[in-house]
Amino acid sequence: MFAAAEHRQNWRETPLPGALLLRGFALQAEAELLAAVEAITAAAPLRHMQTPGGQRMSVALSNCGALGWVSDRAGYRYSALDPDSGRPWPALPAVLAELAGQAAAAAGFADFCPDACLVNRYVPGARMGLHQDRDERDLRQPIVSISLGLPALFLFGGLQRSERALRVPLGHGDVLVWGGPARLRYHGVLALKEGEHPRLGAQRINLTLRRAG
Ligand code: MD3
Ligand code: FE
Repeated sequence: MFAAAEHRQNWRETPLPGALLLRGFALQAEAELLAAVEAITAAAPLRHMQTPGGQRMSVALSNCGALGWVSDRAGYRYSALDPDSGRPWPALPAVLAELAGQAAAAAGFADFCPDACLVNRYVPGARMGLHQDRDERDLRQPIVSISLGLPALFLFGGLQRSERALRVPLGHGDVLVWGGPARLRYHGVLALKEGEHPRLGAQRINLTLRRAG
């Protein structure tokens, strides 16, 4: 389906049991992915949600797919409707489902069928504190993340928040699959450094594909 990635070699790394890092895997579909992000954020604009504690998140967020992740004073949850518009989230583009399915299969998860995709936008200084992703119904299902734009340092912690975190650099086109023993690890992203990406400018976009419902 996709043209071969010319500019970067695919490289498999296993940072920790249950995690698979496919360097440059998304570059094969770069143009389609960037167009998909444009279309999603035109229909459901990126916004800074509030944490249940009332803080504004530094990462701006949108969603596509049948379910979208939302946060407000009432808590975190998946919702079929965009709270800003009252409408369903934009549909999950086929290129995203396909790429995520291929990455999940490479990590040993057959038939990964995502119904939710979070779109996170980081500008310089934006960060994501250590957290677990546990709002999905079936935690045996993996999460696939696609990084685009400026590079970031990803923090990969343990099953307790206090455990020392591994730092993994993530760049444009890198795809990560998290499942099995890695699925409930604490993770986060250090504050994004200033920079200019040739395709995306001064930002990093991260897409996380999930089976939420
Ligand atoms: C490890 N996003 O949206 S993606 C998130 O770069 C989130 O925007 C980060 O954490 C970002 O929830 C990291 C990589 C990721 C996603 C989910 C995981 C790593 C994970 C779930 C379990 C363990
Ligand atoms: Fe997360």
